[in-house]
Amino acid sequence: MTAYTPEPEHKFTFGLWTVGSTGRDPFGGPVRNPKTPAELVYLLGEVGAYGVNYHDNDFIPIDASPAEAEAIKRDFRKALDDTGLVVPMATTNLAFDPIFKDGAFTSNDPKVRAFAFQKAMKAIDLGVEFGAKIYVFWGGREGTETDSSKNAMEGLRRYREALNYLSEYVLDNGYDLKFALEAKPNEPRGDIYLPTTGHMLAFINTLDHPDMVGLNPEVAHEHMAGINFMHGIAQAWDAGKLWHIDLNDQYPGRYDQDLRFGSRDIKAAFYLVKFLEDVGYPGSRHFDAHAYRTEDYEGVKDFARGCMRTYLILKEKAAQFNADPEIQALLAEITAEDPTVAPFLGKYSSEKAKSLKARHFDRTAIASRGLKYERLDQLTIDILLGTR
Ligand code: GLT
Ligand code: MN
Ligand code: MN
Repeated sequence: MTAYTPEPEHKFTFGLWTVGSTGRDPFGGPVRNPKTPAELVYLLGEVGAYGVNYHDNDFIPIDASPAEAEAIKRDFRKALDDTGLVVPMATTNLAFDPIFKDGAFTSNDPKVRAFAFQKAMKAIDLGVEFGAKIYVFWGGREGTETDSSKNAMEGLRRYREALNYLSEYVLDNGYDLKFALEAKPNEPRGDIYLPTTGHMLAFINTLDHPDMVGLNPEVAHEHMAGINFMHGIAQAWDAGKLWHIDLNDQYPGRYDQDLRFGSRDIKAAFYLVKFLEDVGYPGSRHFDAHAYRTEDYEGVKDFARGCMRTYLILKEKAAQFNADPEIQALLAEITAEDPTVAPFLGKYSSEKAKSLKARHFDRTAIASRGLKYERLDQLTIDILLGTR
């Protein structure tokens, strides 16, 4: 047992579609033979994961007969029992089938919207059947290539109607299930509605049951938009909406890469892990990524182990950062309160405002102070590179 051995308490999970990716991309077909859901559960058990998540159709193929579906579920259930893995999250595939070419909930065709409601309800049933408590909505096809085609306000209205309808469905059935919305700026649509975590947060407050709806932010999706992911996570946490997270990595300005967690921007991954551990985020650490197309299934295991190992290494680095006397002394100095201005800050009062307006500030003196962020950052780098 090393310090970097994944344990159930770490809540490391993977989607069936992640370790089950056959390596297909827009320019080439599969490079790995597909594995069954049960086989993927055994693979995840072997590498030490805590849980497995699924879409309705990476679990049960869209055209499976009832008998086929029962057989797949039986094998999957046995694999869960044999490995001890749990199913914390489930979701609906509202992207792959041609019927969703113009979106699901926001399609211009009411038949498509109704089919999407039906598919989501059945997929919710399937998630609840295996114990999922979080239900993800990733609206990958909800958007446009040309804004001549759809009214953006109508898109929002339809999206809202769908989430309201499905919230009622959950309540009506007495399910213990919460929704987590996942933003993405583009791909597969030219532009996807509600492109960032911040857009999603604002949207949630317009729903009928905002208390049932939180977030599932994904590292790569915000990095595609050039956004600081950890800042978005902080805002989600602050709003009490960080209910799930998709960990992976991504070079900005490129296609949707879904790289192994921490494999590209170690520093961003460090600040993210530090944030999650510092606040005590209690949810799944879900790795929504897949192995390079160059890999066989041994490489897939290397990929999965790598995601968890990097998380645990960064968790250790975060603890080291928090315990480092020089770093902590610098932080204390940088953030120190000033008793001479404390009376002017905090909650507003008209007296406070009046005295603050009368106070003189020596702008030049204040601005001339060096903040030592270079030193602080280098200490962080030294920790990350293992030289401290
Ligand atoms: C798809 C997407 C992911 C989402 C999955 C959930 S599907 O793989 O790229 O970001 O989290 O629907
Ligand atoms: Mn995702
Ligand atoms: Mn992704």
